[in-house]
Amino acid sequence: MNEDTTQHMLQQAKQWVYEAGDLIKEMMERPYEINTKKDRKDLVTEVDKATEQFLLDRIRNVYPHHQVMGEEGVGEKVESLDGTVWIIDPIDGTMNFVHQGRFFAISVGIYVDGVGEIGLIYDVMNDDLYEARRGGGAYKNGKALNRLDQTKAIDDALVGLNNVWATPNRRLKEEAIHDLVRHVKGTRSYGSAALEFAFIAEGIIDAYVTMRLAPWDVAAGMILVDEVGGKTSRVDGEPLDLLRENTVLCANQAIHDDVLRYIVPK
Ligand code: 2AM
Ligand code: CA
Ligand code: CA
Ligand code: CA
Repeated sequence: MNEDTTQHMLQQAKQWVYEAGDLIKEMMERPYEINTKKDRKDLVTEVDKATEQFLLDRIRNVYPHHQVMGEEGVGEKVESLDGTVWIIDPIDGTMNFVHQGRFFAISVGIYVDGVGEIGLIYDVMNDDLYEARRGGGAYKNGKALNRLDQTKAIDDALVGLNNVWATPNRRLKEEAIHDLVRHVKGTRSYGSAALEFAFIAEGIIDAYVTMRLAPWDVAAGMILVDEVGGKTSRVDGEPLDLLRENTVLCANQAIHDDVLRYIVPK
């Protein structure tokens, strides 16, 4: 895709993401419907659905030939990454959205023939927009993010983990993760995968490990993190498959392999 087309798509996508943020803020002012999906912890609201629909309508209108993959499934089922594919999470961190009214993000990744070209993560309540264009660097609110510190050591690292590590895990040796927790400087749990990626790109945390993420959780974040010298893989070190769920280790390249050594299969 040529430079001008990407630039134009980026500007367009940014505008839509800001508008989608306004829609979310507006809808939060009134009561909204909350439902569960798989289980009582898996929430979806009418705001998630309306926001995905809002983005889908705009993309369809301007780019009728692009595919759109979204968490709430208002688009078509995407079975191949051929052509241009928008991978969207309208609200990443729905639990935070419902319980806290903050710490959630809109995530939009644009892939062309499987290659990540544009990543946008918008922290709606903080009004922080993270953006990246492949080969063009990563930015927060228009200001370039620095490349990650390649002298970072694992004992000086902050690592994003979620609560599954506090309970028995059928796939991984808990003792190994306990070792990791002892070894790093600290752990954090933000409740939004997209924001964990954005924080790695910003250099305010250094790694994020989780056992199951969908394509829309990671599509934008991977591009952002790539642009500043971070690395994303599955916990077996292999590349992610953006057509299915994956285990994920995203980290500053300097410590990626060091963290990987603590994630030991049972
Ligand atoms: P969501 O809010 O869009 O559902 C919470 O730790 C993070 O994991 C959020 O980014 C959340 O995205 C995601 N998440 C929650 N439940 C999930 C599930 N069942 N499968 C994959 N990702 C999930
Ligand atoms: Ca969800
Ligand atoms: Ca999500
Ligand atoms: Ca979501």
